[in-house]
Amino acid sequence: MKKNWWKESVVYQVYWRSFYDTDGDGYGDLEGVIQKLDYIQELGADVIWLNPCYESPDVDNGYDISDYRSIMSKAGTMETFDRLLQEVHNRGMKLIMDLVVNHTSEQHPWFKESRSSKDNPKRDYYIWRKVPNNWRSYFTPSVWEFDDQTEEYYFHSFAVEQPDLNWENPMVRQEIYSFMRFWLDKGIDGFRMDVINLLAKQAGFPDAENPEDISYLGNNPGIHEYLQEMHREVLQHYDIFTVGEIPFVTPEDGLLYVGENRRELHTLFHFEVCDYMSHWDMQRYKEIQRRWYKGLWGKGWNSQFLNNHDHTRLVTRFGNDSAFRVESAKCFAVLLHLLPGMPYIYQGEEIGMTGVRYKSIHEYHDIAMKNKYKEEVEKGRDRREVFGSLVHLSRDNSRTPVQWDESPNAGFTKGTPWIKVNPNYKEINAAQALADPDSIFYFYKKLIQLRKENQIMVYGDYQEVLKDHQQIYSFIRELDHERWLVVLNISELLVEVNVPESFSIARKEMLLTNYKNEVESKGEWTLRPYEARIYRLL
Ligand code: TEU
Repeated sequence: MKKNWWKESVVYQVYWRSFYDTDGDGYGDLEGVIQKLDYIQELGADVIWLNPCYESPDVDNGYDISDYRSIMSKAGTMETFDRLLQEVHNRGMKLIMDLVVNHTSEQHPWFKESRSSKDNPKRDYYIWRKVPNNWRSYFTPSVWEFDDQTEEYYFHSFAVEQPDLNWENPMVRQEIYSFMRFWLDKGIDGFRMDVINLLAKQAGFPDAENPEDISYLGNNPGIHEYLQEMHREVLQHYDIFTVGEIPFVTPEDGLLYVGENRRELHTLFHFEVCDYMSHWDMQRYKEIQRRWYKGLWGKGWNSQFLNNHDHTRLVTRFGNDSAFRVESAKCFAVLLHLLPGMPYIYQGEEIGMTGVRYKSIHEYHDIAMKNKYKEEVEKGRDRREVFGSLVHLSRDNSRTPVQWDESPNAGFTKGTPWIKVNPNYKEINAAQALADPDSIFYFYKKLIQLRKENQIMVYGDYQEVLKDHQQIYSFIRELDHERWLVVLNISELLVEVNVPESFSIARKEMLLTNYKNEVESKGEWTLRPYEARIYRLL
């Protein structure tokens, strides 16, 4: 297995607008990230993934970019960004930026020109048609929006305010490569590539048999040619790391994006769990991990995450955010950091932050949720029922401000936060975690340290144990004859399980656990709710 710095890294995702506000405007900012770098370094993360901070009207929280070469004033200035990058590098860490090039903001000068007339030189920077087809977008009932100025429809995979770029146009591709070089020449260490598999569209835009299954938006012919051109023109010239956000893929498709011989991307986020598993389903999760290990291992690199700025807090969605919040947070941390692939920590995950349950749609900000609410209510559905169906998976669940301490607004801002702070901040905050040696924070820190000291966590082969068990997830990692055994009780139950013969007699060294004094009678493990154990087999 080829060894690389990025394969051995742990990524910490900073959604800066909810991270730390230093100017009191109620939004986090890049200065705030600078002031908290020591906290991230204390955790031990190697790479910071910074969500978009380019100039934007902020319809989709920065994923609608109006100027790729400037910093949104809410976030700070280019001088602030340069200082942030320098401070990250001074600490021996790396910084990757979000590459959002499937679409721009409707306020981007390119789109303003494109929509101004049919013969404008930039008309073909975007996708225009006289007649729409029946596709729906992620955020609206149709991907087509009629534009009065030229009486044609333009294509948008997301919000109306996010027109898709026409990647068939070589001038568009060169514009993007040029702005990528602008940031790479500043010294950033790579990109997280937003829905990068959507760049190519189905030729002719044929009607879909089932418009609700929007997978027609991704993985279309031409996508690999675009990414291989991007690799030739830009990526291969820098020692960087690239991770693609790639919905709708199987392991076989995924390998086409991240295969080490493909010269496209280094790794990917697939969404078989986060887009389709609303609650914990052990057998389904094991099967997904099995298929992706078989599909990628030895050929391409996987990524492991269970929450981000689009997906609600993992302890709420998959664990237990009440009686077993600490135990389940630590249990899932072991899962994500001991499975094959690169682990991502989403800000606040390291202190076990939970999802929220606001009372009214007016307390939510996410355009995806508000559009869906409007669409469903306009169909005549009961408002309360629609609202109730959306809160569990609302993206705002993971966008509430990081809870730094128990002071007003959890120490996030001296102003009015752009989104309400989770009311549980007095019990759950970083100050409390840093003062408690048994906190989730220090458990993550130990896991990251364990990875730095033991390459088996990165390059070790994976083999399941107790495959069919409903509550226990157990597996072996093996490298150069060293073997680790991971045993997780992903349930609220007390579980007794016969220890497989080969492990009950084997001498074992406990490397890390989230409970004190393990219980093992001869040949039987008794695992408490969300108990996690990592053994080195001797
Ligand atoms: O997300 C794509 C997207 O729509 C995800 O929310 C999706 O549900 C899944 O997680 C991927 O299939 C990216 C950004 O992460 C998101 O914040 C933006 O709103 C969106 O693209 C548009 O740029």
